[in-house]
Amino acid sequence: MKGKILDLLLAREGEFVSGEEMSKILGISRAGIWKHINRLREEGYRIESVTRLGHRLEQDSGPLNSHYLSRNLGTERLGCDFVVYNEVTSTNDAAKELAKSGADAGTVVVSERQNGGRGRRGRLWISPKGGIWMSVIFRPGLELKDVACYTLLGGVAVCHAIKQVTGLQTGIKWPNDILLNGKKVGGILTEVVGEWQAVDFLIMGIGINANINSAELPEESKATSLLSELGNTINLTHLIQTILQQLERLEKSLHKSGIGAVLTEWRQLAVCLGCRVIIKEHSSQWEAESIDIADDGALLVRDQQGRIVKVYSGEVSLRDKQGGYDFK
Ligand code: BT5
Repeated sequence: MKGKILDLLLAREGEFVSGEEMSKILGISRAGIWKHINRLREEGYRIESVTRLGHRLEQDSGPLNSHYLSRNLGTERLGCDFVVYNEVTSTNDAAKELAKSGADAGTVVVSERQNGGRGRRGRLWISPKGGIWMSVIFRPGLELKDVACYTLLGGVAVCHAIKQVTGLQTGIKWPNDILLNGKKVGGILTEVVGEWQAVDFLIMGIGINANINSAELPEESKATSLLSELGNTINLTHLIQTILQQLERLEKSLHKSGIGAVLTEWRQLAVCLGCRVIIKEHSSQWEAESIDIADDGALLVRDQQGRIVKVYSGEVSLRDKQGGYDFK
């Protein structure tokens, strides 16, 4: 019933709906309506109640929900369906389950918080309320070797969207870190299910520390949030929508004319090109100079013998001001 009341208020958002009309439509008493309105208030929805006028939901108030996320989204495919949770272990896991049971490409899973958020190689991703924790289902119809570039698309989309919504300039540290003033403000986790010859589906997980106090973030990883840098909270719905618009634009460009244009944008956002880096792969660690990004998403580096090497996985650490290197 609470959901039905919310739907009714959302459909007439910004307008008063009288208690009498609500009880007629929904077939419950006005006292019952009050009880549910109070529950919605406890969940964070701002509902004004005025005698003789009824109840009115303030625009864009309350937790993330599919109604706000879909409204004025302006994409063709991405965000065709939103599945929104209050809490999940990981939106990537939830999206994987949905994709396995046939969810359409473009379906987006969003959660207010994650209690088992993951980074790469099973690392923990801290995901308190206030962040953007979302996963997008893609069915790219490509071979496994051709989908690594989706992580690049994710990074470019997130940086552009943050700039558009907040004015803040973020950068990308290969392969998946989003940095703001030298600190990690977000990350991308791309996971693939399928066979070598044909990827069944791809899940792009995006995490952004948006409206989160730095005190809630892992200190050792030098993390920051949009809130800490801006000094104010932002509209999460707007940022999620903008990310989806950017992703759709980039995916279209990829399918139409290959990865070239995406790479040009990626290079402009990269914070790790043309500098001394340490590459950490499996158990080895070596120094190199990062040169460029390859079409398949690999980082091109020059090793100490002057050879050009493609790095496909691993960590890249940039030299800090003291000349040391800093790993996560
Ligand atoms: C990443 O991994 O950067 C990918 C993060 C992807 C998170 C999204 S949220 C939605 C979706 N659902 C998921 O379960 N995951 C995705 P990696 O490069 O491995 O970085 C992980 C490391 O970052 C950890 O070992 C910590 O040191 C650090 N870290 C953990 N939580 C953080 C946070 N909230 N902000 C900044 N750094 C963090």
